[in-house]
Amino acid sequence: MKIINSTFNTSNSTIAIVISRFNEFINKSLLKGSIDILKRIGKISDNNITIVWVPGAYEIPLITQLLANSKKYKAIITLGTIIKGETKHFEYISNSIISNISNIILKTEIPIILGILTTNNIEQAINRSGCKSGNKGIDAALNALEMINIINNIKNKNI
Ligand code: INI
Repeated sequence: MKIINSTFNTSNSTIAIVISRFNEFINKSLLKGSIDILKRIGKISDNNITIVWVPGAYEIPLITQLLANSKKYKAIITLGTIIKGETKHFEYISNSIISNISNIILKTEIPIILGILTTNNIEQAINRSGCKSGNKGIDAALNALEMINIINNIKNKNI
């Protein structure tokens, strides 16, 4: 029986974060959570973290694809906040972003972590960016570290 149980041992990895400026004050809290985990738990050095700011969440997939195709990064974390408004815009942009990101993952085989909040209102977004419902940026960074580790294990053990 072969079981892969990942750890967070990924210290030499390079990681990119693609983050949206729309709803910036929330996204900055997500970013703070991600960076803290990458450095403190993943032992990733500053030099190995690249942060790319984009105008809005809708711009995240294109930049993520360019970074993934560069093959310079072991994982890419996407951070943003899409808040429901009075129109269907919310559904259109969130569905499109999520399906485009899923396509990039399978096309490039690079783990791309979805740290994009999709909430009904600003209060839910605040709660998920470092208040009573945790910080999705922290979860995203932990997932990135774990995915890098799983992929390293699979490649090294030739499974
Ligand atoms: N961008 C977001 O990141 N979050 C939102 O909630 C949002 N809303 O509500 O419109 C949003 N719109 C901008 C969009 O991401 C693009 O930047 C814009 O449409 C230009 O392409």
